[in-house]
Order: sequence, then structure tokens, then C-alpha cells
Amino acid sequence: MARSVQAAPSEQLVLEWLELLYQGDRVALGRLLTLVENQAPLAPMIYQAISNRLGQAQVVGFTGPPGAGKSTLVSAYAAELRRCGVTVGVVAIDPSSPFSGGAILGDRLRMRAHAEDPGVFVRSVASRGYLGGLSATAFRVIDLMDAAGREVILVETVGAGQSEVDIVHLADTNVVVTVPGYGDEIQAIKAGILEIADIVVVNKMDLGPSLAEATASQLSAGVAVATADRVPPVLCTSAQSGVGVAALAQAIEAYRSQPGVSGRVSEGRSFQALVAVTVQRLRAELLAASDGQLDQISADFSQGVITPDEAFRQALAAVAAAPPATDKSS
Ligand SMILES: Nc1nc2c(ncn2[C@@H]2O[C@H](COP(=O)(O)OP(=O)(O)O)[C@@H](O)[C@H]2O)c(=O)[nH]1
Ligand SMILES: [Mg+2]
Repeated sequence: MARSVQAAPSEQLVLEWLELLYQGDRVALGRLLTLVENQAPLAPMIYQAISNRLGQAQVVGFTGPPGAGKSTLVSAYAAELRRCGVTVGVVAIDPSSPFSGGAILGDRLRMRAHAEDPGVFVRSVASRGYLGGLSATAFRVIDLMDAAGREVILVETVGAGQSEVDIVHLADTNVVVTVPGYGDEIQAIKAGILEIADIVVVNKMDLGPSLAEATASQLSAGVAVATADRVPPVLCTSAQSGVGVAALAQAIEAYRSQPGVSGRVSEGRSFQALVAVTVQRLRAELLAASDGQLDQISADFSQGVITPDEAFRQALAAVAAAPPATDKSS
């Protein structure tokens, strides 16, 4: 694409774009995002410049299995926010390999409803092979949208591998999206997904309203167990027609306005970014390292020769000593 052959912008130009960014300029936001995604030499300067302008935006995460209707729901919720005059940023994290544009294209089509509206800014981010984990770039994209004054930032991730758990580090409010009849599966396969849910949505209720209600009550019972200290609301929606979307918007607002919730994640996001990047990297390095030393540690551990604490320390030391894994998306 033309992007990659453009000359790197000067420091002066980047400073000009930053000034425009603070005024909410979409073109500047797009250009700065490209620099960040490409890890351009001037990217650290951008992070530094925006660092004292962060934490204003509300970040809402949408996660759940592929095809549940997350993109459609994000688009419908964005429309609802726009009716209230709220500016929106959308970050779609593509779980597929960077070579497959399929999911991104689909999301673009669904977002076409907002193409004419400068109040909605959409960006797709590749997770770049970190085993379904959120790429570090996602944190940067959110930060830039935040610095550009987007009031609400919607982050969509697919429920694959670790990604739905990682999103808890990104979002102030986590919406878990599922479909009628998926209640059992989501509880059996992905116990972790319900633990992170602040709000659970059974989408596509138009496909079977009674099954949707049954799934919702099943999930209500499930989340009550998974989350001891609070009981997330379970709502039914039909994202395609917009049924239930206003109620979802209210539930998100109600969750956010609880004491102690607003800003909870924003304040800790940079630390959480460090945690997520470190954990993702460590996981990739561990899986990439197949040398005898790790085999020995896991054998010792499984036979009870070393304690979990010793196993952890030895594995950490082995990874630190090994050559880095080839996946360098950080
Ligand atoms: N019947 C019905 N279909 C829906 C609804 N929401 C989304 N879909 C469709 O389900 C498919 C997957 O939706 P998408 O938003 O891409 O799901 P995602 O993979 O979770 O982002 C698309 O064909 C949508 O048009 C809904 O409420 N009812
Ligand atoms: Mg999608």
C-alpha cells in the first residue's frame, strides 16, 4: 500500500499533527495512528506528548465468540451514543493473521453506517499472532483516540484464546456478547469470560425470543457463581434491528456511574499495559523455547521435585537466558 512508501514525517510535522489531534482532527489522528502501528522512530515522542492528556475517555470492551454479533452491536451502540451527541472511537482487534483481511473487511462494511459521521472514528488493529492476545498496539490506539478527545471508545475483540481475558486490562466496562443457546457452552468452555463480564448480552434474540430468555436466565445463574461480589446484568438484544440497544446503553451507564468504578481502569491502564505485554511476551517466549532446560523444569515440576515457586523462577531464568522468540509484535 501507498502508506509504506511514504517518507517518514519530520519531527516538526508530527508536532503539527499532535496540535491538530488535540483539537480532535481525524486526519491527524489517522496519521499518528499509522506511525504508532508501524512503530515509527518518532512513535515514542508521540506517547510522551500525549501522556498527560489520557484517562478522559470511557472505554467499553465487547468480547465473545466469532459471529455473536459484536461488530453489529458495537455499530448499533455507536449509533445510540451519537444520538446523544457523544463522540465515539471504535477499535476492532482482528484476531486473524495480518495476512487475512477478512474480518477487518466485514467490520468495515458493518461500520459503513457511520462513514459519513465524523463523530465515529473506526480503526482495526491486528493482534499480530500473539496467540489471540491483545497487541500492545491496541493500548496505543486507545490512548491516541483518548488524546483526540473521543468521549467513548468501543473495543471489539474476538473470544479466542486469551484475548477476552486480556480485554479486562483495556476497558472500564466489559460487555460479553453471546447468542441464544450458547449459555452452556460459554459456561463450560470459557469460565473466565463470565468472570470478567460487567454486563452480559444475549444477542440475536430475534432468532428465538424464548430460547434467548432461557439462555439469559441460565447465564444469570452462571455469572452469579462466577462473580461472587457482584451480579452483572444479563440483557437480550437484537443488534441488527436495534432492539434492546438503548437498554444496553443504560446498563453501561449504570455500571459506570457506580461509585469507585469510573476511571478505575483508566488510572491503571499504563500499568495494565505493561502487565499484559509482559504476560503475552512471556507466554510466547515460553512456547517458542523448546530447549532441554524447560523440558527438565516441567519434568521436575510434574514429578514434584521442585515447588511451583521454584518452577516459576527456573522457567523465568531459562526464558531470560534464551534467544528471543521470533514474534516481535510489541
Ligand atoms: N438475526 C440476527 N443476526 C445478527 C444480529 N446481530 C448480528 N447478526 C448477524 O450475525 C453475523 C455476524 O455478526 P458480526 O457483527 O460480524 O459478529 P462478530 O463476529 O461477533 O463481530 C452477521 O451476518 C450479522 O448480520 C441479530 O441481532 N440478529
Ligand atoms: Mg466482528
